[in-house]
Amino acid sequence: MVLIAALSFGIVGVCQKTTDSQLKLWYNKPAKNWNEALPLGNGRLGAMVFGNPVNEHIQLNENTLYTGSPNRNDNPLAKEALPKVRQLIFDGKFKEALDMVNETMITKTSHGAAYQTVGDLHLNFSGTNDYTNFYRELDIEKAITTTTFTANGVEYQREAFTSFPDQVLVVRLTASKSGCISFTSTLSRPAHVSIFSEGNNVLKMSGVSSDHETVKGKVAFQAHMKIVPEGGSLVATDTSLVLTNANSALIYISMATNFVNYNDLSADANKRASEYLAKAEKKSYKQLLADHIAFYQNYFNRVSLNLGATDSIKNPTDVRIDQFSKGNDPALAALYFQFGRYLLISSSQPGQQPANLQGLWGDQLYAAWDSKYTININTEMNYWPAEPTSLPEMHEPLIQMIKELSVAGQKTAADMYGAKGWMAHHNTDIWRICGPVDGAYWGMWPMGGVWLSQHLWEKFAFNGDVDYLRSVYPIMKGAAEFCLSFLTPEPDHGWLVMAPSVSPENSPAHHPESSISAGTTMDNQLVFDLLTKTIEAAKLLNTDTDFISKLEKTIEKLPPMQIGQYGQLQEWMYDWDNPEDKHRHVSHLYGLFPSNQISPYRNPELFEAAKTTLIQRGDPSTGWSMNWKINLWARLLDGNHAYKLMCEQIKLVGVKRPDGKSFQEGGGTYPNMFDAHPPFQIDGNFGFTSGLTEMLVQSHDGAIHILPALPDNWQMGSVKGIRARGGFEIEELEWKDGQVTKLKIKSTLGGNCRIRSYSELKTGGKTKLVAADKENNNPFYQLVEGKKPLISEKAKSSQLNLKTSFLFDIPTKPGQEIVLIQK
Ligand code: FUC
Repeated sequence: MVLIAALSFGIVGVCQKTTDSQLKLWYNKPAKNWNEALPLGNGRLGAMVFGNPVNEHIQLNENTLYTGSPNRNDNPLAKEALPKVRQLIFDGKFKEALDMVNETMITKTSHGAAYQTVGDLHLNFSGTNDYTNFYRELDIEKAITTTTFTANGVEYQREAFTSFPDQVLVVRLTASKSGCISFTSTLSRPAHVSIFSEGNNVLKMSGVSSDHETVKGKVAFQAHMKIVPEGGSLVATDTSLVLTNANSALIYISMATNFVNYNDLSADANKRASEYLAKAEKKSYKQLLADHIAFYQNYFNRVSLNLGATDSIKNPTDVRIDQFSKGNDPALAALYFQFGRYLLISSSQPGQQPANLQGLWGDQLYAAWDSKYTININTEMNYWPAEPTSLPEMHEPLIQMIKELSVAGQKTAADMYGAKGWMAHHNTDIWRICGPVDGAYWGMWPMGGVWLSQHLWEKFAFNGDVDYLRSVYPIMKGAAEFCLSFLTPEPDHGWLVMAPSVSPENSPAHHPESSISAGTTMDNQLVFDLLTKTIEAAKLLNTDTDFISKLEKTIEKLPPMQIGQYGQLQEWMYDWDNPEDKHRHVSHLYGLFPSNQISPYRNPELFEAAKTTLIQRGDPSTGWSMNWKINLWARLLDGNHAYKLMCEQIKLVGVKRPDGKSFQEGGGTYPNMFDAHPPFQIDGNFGFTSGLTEMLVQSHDGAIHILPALPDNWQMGSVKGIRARGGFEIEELEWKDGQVTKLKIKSTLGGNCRIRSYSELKTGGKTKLVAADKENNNPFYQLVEGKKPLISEKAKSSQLNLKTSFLFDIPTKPGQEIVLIQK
């Protein structure tokens, strides 16, 4: 079967070295719109390159350019209303509770700042109108775009990159004949700016971010362009630089704002932009390029993935996206995976802001959802691939944001709810607002800080660095303290519940008009995780004994997960689910992924119920939702269903339908491989990268599970550089006919390495392999038993048909490498 499939799709050969073209997005036409342009970024600057031979357009971003200025958005009426809202919920008056939350808790000031474009660079050429031989690409192995074409017998080439070490956008124009480069260059913005030239070779644009809602815009920004031609003549007008008959040209774009941190706008944007430019100019182009590539590859090259390739690799990327679900293009799945890593390196650098809803790209002044941080799924999803795909440094901006929220959110907890610790609701922004926004239906979710805080522990689970854990422990403790303060007993069972709250953005069949509720399943899972991890951290750090026992007592009183009348995992504390509900959020499955509370080996009934829920929710959805489902199906150990979701995701949207009039809509993938919610949201790209990783290696359930969810389409392949919890690095994993053929693991921390595999393995060296027989004693991947679930009488009894797997234990020393091969 597999062989026949391979032949009919013309497998090019899995063992060949990943060719150059496999890590490129390429096209034979210039971009017609923003979702066809190619993204460059260095964690601070973003650029979208259209690759147009006649009117080149590069749209520009800087990651601190947001509307508004430092502000808070807490609602002071909340404290008095809190007991009344709780009473309404416990009396079953959910609509009244929603109305009261809208009146007394939702912010009356700012619903969050909007991410704003810096503007656009336009290069209008002469002599290139009649071009042929067009090609443009984004090389994600080098983080550089290239456009080439021929016009009037001259071969033109344009390269662009946003330098990581030198902090400028560099564009280089060359031609095969001298004197052939002539263009007029301008900077513009779809809002008020001042533009002026300095000398003959510098153009500057300056402005201030917009006012938004009640908050005055105060982010001052500057964009500087400098052209260094070889030959020809360069002159400036008031608003443009005009280059005539040059042999080649180098263009630098330097951008900066006055942003220092969420409380401070005291920097000098002009000085910063000038300094970046002055520093970059000192280097030759060759040096700038070499330094950029070296910096980038230090991260990117840590992971390689080969799933094989078919003839499809000969097609342009947009054609491949269109055909993905109709054939077999494993190299496109691998490219999509690596594109996610490319985007994370490019949009999340230490010392900068975390990746927002669109990373750091965006051509709008007021984008959908302000392109800020939605922390009831989207921001967390951005960081799912960071640790497993060997990009832990890229996780740092998120950790820094959590630190800042733990300061800002302390006042919100105290002022709004009279609570201890710190908290945030379902959104935050560059000013670290923590109050509830948008409306009670979406915004009355007090769990944003609790979900984000899981990332603090997750980083530790991978690196085992106790000093790091010590530095973030107070933040975990603060989030746990908020939970202890905010939890309240519900009248039916006396369970401790978060109230008021919602199951993100959904309402139950029981009262569809109101999402407001208490003790939703996701909230219970989140509190359980945070309290459990805080206890683990306190024990490891040898501190806070009294606090530990308080947390332990609280965990006892949390509601259990429950299985409802349709065999589903209940989304709410009561059996209110509608089996026809296709809502994009699958919040109660947080316990399956990213958390590890639901396991086929430890609680098969819950595992079965989670599966029933996911089937009921269906496959097609918004981009991020489908990518969450890839992760969930991988955790359900069903590689083919995970792959099915990949086919839903890698579906071309944003292009004209065959009728030529309407556009292909819905969740999927734009020609430039950006995920479509729609519109573009980067969470889907990151969710995909994480999901594919989960299909190959999992490490959340007490063992490193090798190839837990391999689809039939990927029977041969190899991956290098995936990280597992407990400080293990999968240096090499190779498989053939779906069976592991080689596995090389490096233990960075030492300790027991427990492996689960469907293939029988033997050691390739002196390593001792012991069949696992007792609880794993490696402290870095502590398994935490979930609470015993409540199973309704109507629920089916669980008959899991799990594939037989083998469990091995290997004691390791720090730095030791172990090699296993197929038995
Ligand atoms: C949540 C989701 C939406 C969207 C927005 C940015 O509100 O429910 O689908 O992704 O975030």
